[in-house]
Amino acid sequence: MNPTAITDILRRQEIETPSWAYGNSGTRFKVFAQPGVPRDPYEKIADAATVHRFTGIAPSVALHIPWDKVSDYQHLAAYAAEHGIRLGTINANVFQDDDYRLGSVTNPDPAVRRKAVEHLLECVDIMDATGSPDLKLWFADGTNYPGQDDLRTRQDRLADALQQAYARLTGQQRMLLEYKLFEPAFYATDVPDWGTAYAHCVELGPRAQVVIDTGHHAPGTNIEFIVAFLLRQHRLGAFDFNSRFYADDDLMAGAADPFQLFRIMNEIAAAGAVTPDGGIAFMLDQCHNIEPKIQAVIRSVLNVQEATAKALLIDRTALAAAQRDGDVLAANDIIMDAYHTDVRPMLRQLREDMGLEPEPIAAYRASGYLAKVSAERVGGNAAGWGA
Ligand code: AFD
Ligand code: MN
Repeated sequence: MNPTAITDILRRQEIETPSWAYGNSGTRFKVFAQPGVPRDPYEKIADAATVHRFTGIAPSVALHIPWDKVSDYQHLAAYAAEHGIRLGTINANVFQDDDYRLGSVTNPDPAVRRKAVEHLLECVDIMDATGSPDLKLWFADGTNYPGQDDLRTRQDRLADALQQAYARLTGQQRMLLEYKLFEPAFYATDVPDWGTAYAHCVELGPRAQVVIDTGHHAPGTNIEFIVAFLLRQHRLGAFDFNSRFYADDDLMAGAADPFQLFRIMNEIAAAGAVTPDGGIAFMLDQCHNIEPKIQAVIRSVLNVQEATAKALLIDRTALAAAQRDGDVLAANDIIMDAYHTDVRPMLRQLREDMGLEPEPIAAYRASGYLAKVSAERVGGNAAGWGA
């Protein structure tokens, strides 16, 4: 691909940041408070807009309900637009209520299942108000002990709840179903892997798609194979990018394994699905327990951009020829040559052409934004997980 085509794609790339990445977060045992943390969705939007201001490719912010509940979502959407970004994916939350102790949509009690479905339907109402295209569903549903509940019956309950929410979608709205291998203490997870999510999406219909959270797999999983398979089935709806060393650590995307992120973006680039018309939402889903949040989100956006730029450098014609000829090492060399290319000069030039500072993190640090909001955001309740 010629350099102009590459920079054109990179200029159109969009990475969605999560509202909750700007709030306080921590381990299972302690949420560490940081200065300058937003106290409401409006301040979260201001931080997300700051990431976009310095990167140029983060024009939307995902909301999480009820963490980002407001009385007037159209007012919130207008506020986001005034700050140069838009409201993105609506994330449901049926994992922080005592009623959900034995699960939400898979709970043995029909009244609890009904409560969970009502929340999903409320999230679709919010999508109607904000214009958000996607409803993202992640269920921390599972069982802790063999015999606790019937595994197949829980799948029936899940399918029934998903069908009710799916039927509520209108226009181009999509349901994005996210899987995760386990939660601490789990014996069985109700949506543990891509196969489960995929099967339920196929059962639901074409507007149900799978979310790949890069931290939600067993160690050593070949995530790019899952990407390739779902791309071929037209069922890859979104990513939740983050990185991990051991479990679902929600570290900065690309920080733990930049080569894995490159291999994932290679599959996306090969399918021509980097830009929004490819139908994939590229979201971050991460929490910054010890590091300054906004800078960490900027770093993550840049890491995804860098991996994408390298993947776009791959000489697909030469690669196809080497693959056809069974020339193993030539094919591998072509991939590795792209991975080892320093794309930062190209990205610096791209940013200048976009009217941005060439070094976003240095520019952000020099802007004094964190000191400003730390001085302003005194009092009130700093946003967090609401746990
Ligand atoms: C969780 C899950 C899911 C959820 C998000 C915020 O990955 O994406 O919406 O983080 O709670 O780890
Ligand atoms: Mn996630």
